[in-house]
Amino acid sequence: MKEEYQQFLVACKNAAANLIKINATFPLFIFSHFDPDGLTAASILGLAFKREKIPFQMKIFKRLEIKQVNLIGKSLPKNSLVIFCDLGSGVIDAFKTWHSSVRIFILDHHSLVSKCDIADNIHLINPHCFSIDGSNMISGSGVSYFVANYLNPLNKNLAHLAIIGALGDRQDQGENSSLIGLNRNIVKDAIDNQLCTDFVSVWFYDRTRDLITSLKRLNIEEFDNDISVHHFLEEISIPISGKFGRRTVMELNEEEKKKLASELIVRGYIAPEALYKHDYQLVNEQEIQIQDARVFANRLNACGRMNRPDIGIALCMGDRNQAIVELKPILKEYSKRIGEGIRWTLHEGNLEELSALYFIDGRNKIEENMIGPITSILASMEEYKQKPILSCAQIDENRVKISIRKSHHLENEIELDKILRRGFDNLNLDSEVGGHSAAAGAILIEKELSTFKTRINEILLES
Ligand SMILES: [Mn+2]
Repeated sequence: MKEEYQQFLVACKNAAANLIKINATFPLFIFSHFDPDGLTAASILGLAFKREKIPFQMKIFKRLEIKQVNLIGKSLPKNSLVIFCDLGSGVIDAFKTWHSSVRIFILDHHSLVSKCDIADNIHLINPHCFSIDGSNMISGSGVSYFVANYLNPLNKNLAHLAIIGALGDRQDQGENSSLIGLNRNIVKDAIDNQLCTDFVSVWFYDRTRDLITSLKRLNIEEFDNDISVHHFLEEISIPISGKFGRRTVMELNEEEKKKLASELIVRGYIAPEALYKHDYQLVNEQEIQIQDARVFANRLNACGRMNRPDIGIALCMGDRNQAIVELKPILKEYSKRIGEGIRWTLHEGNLEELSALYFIDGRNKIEENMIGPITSILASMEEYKQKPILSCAQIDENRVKISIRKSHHLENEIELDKILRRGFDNLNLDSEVGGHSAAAGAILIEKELSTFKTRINEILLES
């Protein structure tokens, strides 16, 4: 194993030892992020502490702002033990205001603002401290997973949750959309424990959906409506309907799957690497609709963004019956809002093109929770892969949420989180930037928006 991986794992081991030692007397809080990676990270720790019969309180945050950190600090009892997962690295300085008796563990993979050696009561476990790229080698749930593993090796049975988290953060950036780096160690644990499969296969989003819907989701220009997909399937003699109505991708036999894939590729509709992906199927998952780890991650994303992180946590922690029922309307509303946002952006001409970026002004049109996923979807489209997309949505009277995304296929090695930070340089504002090289976000005072947009465009032009 690479030396930096070993050093990182030693840090996880020490963190686990310290956690157990401290917890004998301290009340425990788990604070996490509302995205799939954060929800799985919190669930891994929750299940790990449940196994040790250690009680805890859990709270899920949309974001962690300095103001909020100060408030939390005031509300915590003395001698608390607080674990932040999938967040915290960006606000380390703010913990100075907390009572020194509070022990803080930060299990995160976001870029660091401050140095790695910090106050004694803060334990920071972040791959970036070990020169490991936290944007694709390991996620927040991965860090939680390794720490949980050193708490108790039985927690290897939670490896699949860390895979869902990594996929949620789009860390499948290896060949054929495979997980790489330390995530590979987690995949190995999951396979060894018969939790997950890993093979390259023709991959369609959500194989429980009907063929037409699945094919339309591939973003193929020729499939702009149901009729064109119908024609295509007819031409290649794949029946659309079966005994139970419209056939799903799952109902195709191997022969049909191969034929479908090769026709899509031969006709130049889609690149082979977009169709053949590492397939992470959750072997023990009883619910067919979340057997695919990528789909599971998307379901969690919907829960978080629709302000129902509790449902996401319930899905991960296995408290299922009610959660599965409640998931349905959440998904429906979520995709409705995403669809509305995309339509508003594309069909009503709200995508502005600048020399080095695209810009979407979603103020009072797109909700703050929706701007990130909508920008991600647009950035994944063939037409917009040349430049990053910057977007904004209203938070409150004077603040806007900024999102920036780029296509994974963008040749340029730009790191978007750094670009956003540089954008704040001349503004004389506290920059609260979070994220990674391919996806980042920030909060901005609204009156600075147009200066900021121009500045980001300039920075991108220079890089
Ligand atoms: Mn994450």
